[in-house]
Amino acid sequence: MPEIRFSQSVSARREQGALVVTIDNPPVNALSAHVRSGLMAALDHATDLPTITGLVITGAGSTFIGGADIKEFGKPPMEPMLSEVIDRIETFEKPVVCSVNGSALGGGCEVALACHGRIAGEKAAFGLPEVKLGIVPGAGGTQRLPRLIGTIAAIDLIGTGRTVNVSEAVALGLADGTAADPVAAALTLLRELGAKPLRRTGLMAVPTVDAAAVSAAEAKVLARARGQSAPVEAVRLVKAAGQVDLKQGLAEERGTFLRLRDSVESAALRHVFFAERAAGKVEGLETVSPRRIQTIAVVGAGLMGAGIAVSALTSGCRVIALEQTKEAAADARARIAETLDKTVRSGRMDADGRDDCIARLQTTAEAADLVTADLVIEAVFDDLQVKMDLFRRLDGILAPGTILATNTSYLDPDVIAAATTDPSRVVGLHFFSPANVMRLVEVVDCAKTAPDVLASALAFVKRLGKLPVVCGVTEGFIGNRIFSAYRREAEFMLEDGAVPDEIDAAFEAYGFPMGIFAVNDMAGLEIAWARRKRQAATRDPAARYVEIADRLCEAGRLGRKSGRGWYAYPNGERTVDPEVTAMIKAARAAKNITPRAITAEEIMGRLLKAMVDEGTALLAEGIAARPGDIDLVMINGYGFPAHKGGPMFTAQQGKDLKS
Ligand code: T1G
Repeated sequence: MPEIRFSQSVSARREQGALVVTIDNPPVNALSAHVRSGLMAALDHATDLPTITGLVITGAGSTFIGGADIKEFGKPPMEPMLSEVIDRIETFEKPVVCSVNGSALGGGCEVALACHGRIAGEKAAFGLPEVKLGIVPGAGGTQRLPRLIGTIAAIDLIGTGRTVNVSEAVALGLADGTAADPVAAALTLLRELGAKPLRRTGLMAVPTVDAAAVSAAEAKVLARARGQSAPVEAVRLVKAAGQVDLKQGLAEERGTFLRLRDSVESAALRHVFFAERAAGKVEGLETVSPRRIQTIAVVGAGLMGAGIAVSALTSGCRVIALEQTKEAAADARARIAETLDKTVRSGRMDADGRDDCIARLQTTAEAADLVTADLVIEAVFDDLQVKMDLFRRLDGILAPGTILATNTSYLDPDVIAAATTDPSRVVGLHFFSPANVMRLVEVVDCAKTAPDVLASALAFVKRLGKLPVVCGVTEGFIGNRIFSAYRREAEFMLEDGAVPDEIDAAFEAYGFPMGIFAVNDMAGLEIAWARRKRQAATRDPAARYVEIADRLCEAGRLGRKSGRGWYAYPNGERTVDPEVTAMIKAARAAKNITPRAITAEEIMGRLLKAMVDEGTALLAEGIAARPGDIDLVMINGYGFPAHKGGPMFTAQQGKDLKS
């Protein structure tokens, strides 16, 4: 059958009397203007030709439709609007079935919802991720999804923006069936539908539901919203679907969508979306092929090493974990197995998946066993001599092509690399703890790292499903350098008149899950204390130095592990401790500082300024490549609220407002 072309991205062929329409708009078949006009033209064609029995809509490549074209946001709207296309599909006189070959997201899911039948291919996924972009679905998703799968499930899906796989989609009634050849199955369904009145989603009644269950589903979503508007609005709209007619519901949805689309929250989340796609792209590396990494070794399988091992195992790698003794190796195996078991208990993996991971795990006390590794990551005690000795030893054992990565947080990886005969194979991989959960990895491009080693490290981190951010060598890399800067500012404010609880409350009101002093208590105060003692001799005596943390440590207040730190924890609950307040007062008195009240606004303003100043310095020094990279580090490593876009985005917004 000859191909019929409706626009640059939409074409069709006749099959079994139907028109099989394919959207081909790489990379993700976003609903650009020519896709919308192409779909309209295909529908016109099917109306004009009485012999056409109906339409099957599918996508070329691995995506069905990735949603509205986010790059069109902020540009003048172009006809036809997506909601018109969708309305036309739903009310079409002939059956329209979609063959969902890959992800149907946002507007793509809304197209699917309006079809009269939905067949999912094996790689299909459905989701309305709009809240992750600070908006609500804008083409009927909030009104049609509850009609199809009920209010509770719709609140969950739209309120969290999560994606469901094929089996869940079928169980929910979102997909009518699944097939290895979804186009063939869609053509079969089309024939069956032709004999009956068409099921038009928008005309269905929302199934009645218990009000208490709705409130519970709503509460769950709102608990995660942390000050974001989009999830709140999304839930309101889903609930409205059960109370008003389709037309009114759609109008309400449209108004909300337009309002949120123009909000700072949405601009911030779009910035994060594009920053994530840009991260890990390094100029000049596009043409460099990464080395093959199938077997990785982790040296030191403590909390960090075990987390890295679990992450690599669940991504399909073979893992060798090296410990110093047989007993320690056995403990490491137990620790890794326990973490995998936890994943099974949480429902994120099944027992077969765990067994498969364990089968790919080798634990050993023999360094010689690492010869088969393509990449070795050290996660031993953060001591320069220990790491240099280890790298020297590994350098003598490993094959020349093996990549050596250090997970150091504060040491100089160039010095560690210098312990090897070939520093070009050394790279930094700074994971965040717990490494099997945290997405961020700072990939440290050391002075002598070879381009293909850097490319391999980036590919490996992406394979783990994590977010790589490239940075140059500096003490603490991007994240901990910024952390030190705002920690310093927070401690200045203690001397100036604030107490830890006020500073933490300002952080939390801004959207951080936890304030900095609570974070310090959780992480433990001793590592920073040891660093301060190391640096004492070289510290500029004229620079302002706050001694309160030292006094805390000297008093044995090392954080939660020791039962108390910046706070007391009676019954595990974080509580202001008058003893700490007295220590702060004494420190102020010792420096003759008269304390003054500091507002939450000033606190957050000073903290943000500290972050931005340090971020600006990192960019000027060439340690970070893009402001967006700094924002991603702060969001994914330190709890900066994503819907605020990160410190650099916030600063840019402030500048834009002034100009
Ligand atoms: N619009 C424009 N560009 C997009 C895009 C989109 N919707 N989605 C992805 N891209 C670009 C991305 O920037 C990157 O570009 C390339 O495609 C590959 O992306 C009316 C209002 C589909 C699961 O939120 O989740 O519909 O870096 O690396 O890992 O209600 O992309 O190559 O230049 O992520 O294979 C809702 C977002 C929109 C989906 C594919 N849709 N996308 O993952 O590739 S709002 C979304 C994704 C909406 C309606 C509303 C993923 C993906 P570059 P990638 P991937």
